[in-house]
Amino acid sequence: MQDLLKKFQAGDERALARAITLVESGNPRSDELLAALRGLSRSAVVIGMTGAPGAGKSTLTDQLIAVCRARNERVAVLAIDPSSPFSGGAILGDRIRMGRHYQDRGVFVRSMATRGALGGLAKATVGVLSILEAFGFDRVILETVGVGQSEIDIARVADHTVLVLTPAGGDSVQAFKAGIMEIADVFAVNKADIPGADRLVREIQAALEFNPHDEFSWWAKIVQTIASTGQGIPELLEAIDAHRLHLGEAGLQTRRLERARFEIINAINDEVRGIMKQSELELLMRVQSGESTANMVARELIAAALEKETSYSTIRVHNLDE
Ligand SMILES: Nc1nc2c(ncn2[C@@H]2O[C@H](COP(=O)(O)OP(=O)(O)OP(=O)(O)O)[C@@H](O)[C@H]2O)c(=O)[nH]1
Ligand SMILES: [Mg+2]
Repeated sequence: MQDLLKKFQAGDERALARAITLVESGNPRSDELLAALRGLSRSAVVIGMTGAPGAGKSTLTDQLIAVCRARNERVAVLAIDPSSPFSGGAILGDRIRMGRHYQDRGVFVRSMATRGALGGLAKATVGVLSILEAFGFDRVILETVGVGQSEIDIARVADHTVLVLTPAGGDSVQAFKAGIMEIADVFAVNKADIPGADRLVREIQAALEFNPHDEFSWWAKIVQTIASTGQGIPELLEAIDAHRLHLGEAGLQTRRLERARFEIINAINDEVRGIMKQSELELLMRVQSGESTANMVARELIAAALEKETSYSTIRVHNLDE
């Protein structure tokens, strides 16, 4: 572990890849690693990029990378695929779409399948994100297809959320899922080469009027882009940077606390589910038949988790002292 840390801090990309694999695998030592990395710089700008399948998120990301690289910023991309573990289609496509940056050492692209994480982010996503931050990237782009819970989740994890919409297929704001308008700090109306982009912009503007706001509120910026040609990309980055200015240190801190909340709740959820699996049917039957209430079972599960956790943290603290 010490060897890995040393290489990681020296900027060794293989150490970065190993650290990510360790966290992805859920290895208990990954906690140790994450704790050790906690002290390293955390100045990355985390951009969440979400939207319907095929909206152009990967193409936009590829163009954003190019603009950031021209500014000499180092960029990491974490592409999260919440679809079935067998598809791999989006991931393969991303290799092709972001392939031109393959040789560039200032760019790191990694894909993660979420393998049934309830349509939300993969368990390890935030862990991997902290690793990328600790490695010293200036920007981290989290790309996720907007299905299920993943868009809402991405907004909890990112500093800036870009919602990618398109006029293709006659998308109309009325058809959007509840809560989706609120998550966007910036709207990218992509495929602006297709008729209907202006109408979509007007619809978004009208819908935004309904969001609760006061004089301090951020008015989500709407940027028209053509990802396939790169048109509007500098403006998109400008909008993201304007949002950062608006947030300021205090606003950014609030976002990061929100991320920590998301992490904690996810960790509890995973821990308790793991224990629940061991006697799931019995527990379900007890609640269903009225023998126990859900609250009683919940407390039992938490008590069991605590028992397991105590012995585990003793080991962990011991390891760190070595
Ligand atoms: N006409 C037009 N096509 C675009 C534009 N941006 C992207 N596309 C095309 O749209 C298709 C989907 O683009 P992607 O970047 O893969 O979209 P995505 O949102 O990453 O897709 P998933 O990851 O599968 O959800 C590709 O064929 C792109 O070439 C655009 O501005 N205009
Ligand atoms: Mg994609």
